[in-house]
Amino acid sequence: MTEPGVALGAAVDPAEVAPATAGQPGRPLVLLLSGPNLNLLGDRQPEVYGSATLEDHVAAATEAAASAGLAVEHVQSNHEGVLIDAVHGARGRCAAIVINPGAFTHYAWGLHDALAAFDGPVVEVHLSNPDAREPWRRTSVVSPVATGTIAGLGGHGYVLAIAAVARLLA
Ligand code: CA2
Repeated sequence: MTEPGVALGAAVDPAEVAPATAGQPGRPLVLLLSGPNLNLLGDRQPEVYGSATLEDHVAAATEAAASAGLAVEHVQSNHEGVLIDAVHGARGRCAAIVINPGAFTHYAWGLHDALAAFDGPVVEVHLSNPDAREPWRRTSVVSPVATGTIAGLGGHGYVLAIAAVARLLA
């Protein structure tokens, strides 16, 4: 955990994450979710995912959100159940969700169902363009429950996703 409301790592109970709105009254909260292996960004495969770290992307999203009058709470996990719990914890508390589900994109129906039960906008983000890669990456079980998807634009996708959320909430 790097600061209250910004959680990196597996064993994160969203209920124990300090509200990111603390000290930011009135700012709608955006839950930023990162799926498996995204904690390794910047370390390997920079030709596919770029050289920025996950913390860099969270910082860019947080800065873009602040400019738009929003606050960001970040949870990364390598475990589907932790992400599902985070989505449940967002219900009635967060205005929107931005999610890079990692490889869960392609098969995690439990995550799909949890997102379907969330009432606000859901924006799916991918650093790479999964449609231009291996055939198994061309299926997303998240897209059917996402308001929209941003893919293939690298880290800029996180900033665009926050801009989209700000527009959707306006
Ligand atoms: O392009 C994306 O953002 C993905 O969601 C990234 C996932 C991949 O499974 C999706 O198909 C597309 C993988 C994230 C893992 O990233 C790594 C970074 C460094 C080293 C190893 C994996």
